[in-house]
Amino acid sequence: MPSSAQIIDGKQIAKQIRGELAVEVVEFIQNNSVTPCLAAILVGDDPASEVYVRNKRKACEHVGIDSQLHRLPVTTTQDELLRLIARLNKDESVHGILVQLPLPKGIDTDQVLLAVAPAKDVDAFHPTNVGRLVQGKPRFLPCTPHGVIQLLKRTGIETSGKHAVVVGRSDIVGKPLALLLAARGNGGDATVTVCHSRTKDLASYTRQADILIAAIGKPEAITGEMIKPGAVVIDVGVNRSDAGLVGDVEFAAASQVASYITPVPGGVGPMTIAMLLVNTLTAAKALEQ
Ligand code: BQF
Repeated sequence: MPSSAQIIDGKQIAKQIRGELAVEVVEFIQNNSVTPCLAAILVGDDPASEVYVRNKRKACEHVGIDSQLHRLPVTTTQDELLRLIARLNKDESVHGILVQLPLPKGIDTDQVLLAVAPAKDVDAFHPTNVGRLVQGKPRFLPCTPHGVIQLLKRTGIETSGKHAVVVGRSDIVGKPLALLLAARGNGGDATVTVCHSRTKDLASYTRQADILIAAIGKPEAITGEMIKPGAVVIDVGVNRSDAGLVGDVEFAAASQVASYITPVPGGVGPMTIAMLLVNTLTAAKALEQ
């Protein structure tokens, strides 16, 4: 019975959020005589990272947030990177700091993320901000998980009492997203199962999902027969192939089974960027009060 899922247009929803943010940014500037500013640090010349940083800076420009790009060569030492972060931590004109990941080999990512002032940590990767999230008192929500929650909310998809299955347990997506879906309140209150690379009989879990989140990092790992008819499928995968971006979900087959599905590109990716802008404005508000 080929039916067709409704496609959740992340690009459109992200655009709507940027519109709302642009108004708030104007208000912020009028009230504080300061423009919110995001500092991006890009180490090395990974082509994907270049694209991501460009996406982020272009989005800043769209909503009236200033951005700085600090480009460092692949040969940069840990100390040099830490010195730049220390300088940006002290710089009162900078409200948000993001270190584009992955960092080149030889750099200790944990130590770098620990160096970012928690008040400027718009990716919410600092252990202090991770701890606050776990304790239910977040300062910033991590961008991709928050983007997924916003997609669900703004599409009118109820999460309360639903079975959400998160496939993937990364620190950046799977782990925090499972927390948010299980959290008390609007956009949460789901019953959450986390699956990963050691899960036995993955399909037996995914087939029980009312809301299936694919955050595996393997192209088209979730096939049509792994999805319960009528499920909501959120594809967080951003896999680069010769044909362009490919998700973690086999889209054509999945869209015959699901009720709602996000495309790649144009699903979760643009929402990640929009949530970075939200966090930068939040940081600016807190720092300028
Ligand atoms: C889209 C990222 C893996 C590892 C490090 C829009 C982005 C991607 C896709 C983007 C990502 C993925 C980012 C689309 C930032 C999301 O239209 O589908 C935007 O720029 N992203 C990153 O900074 O680091 C990553 C994925």
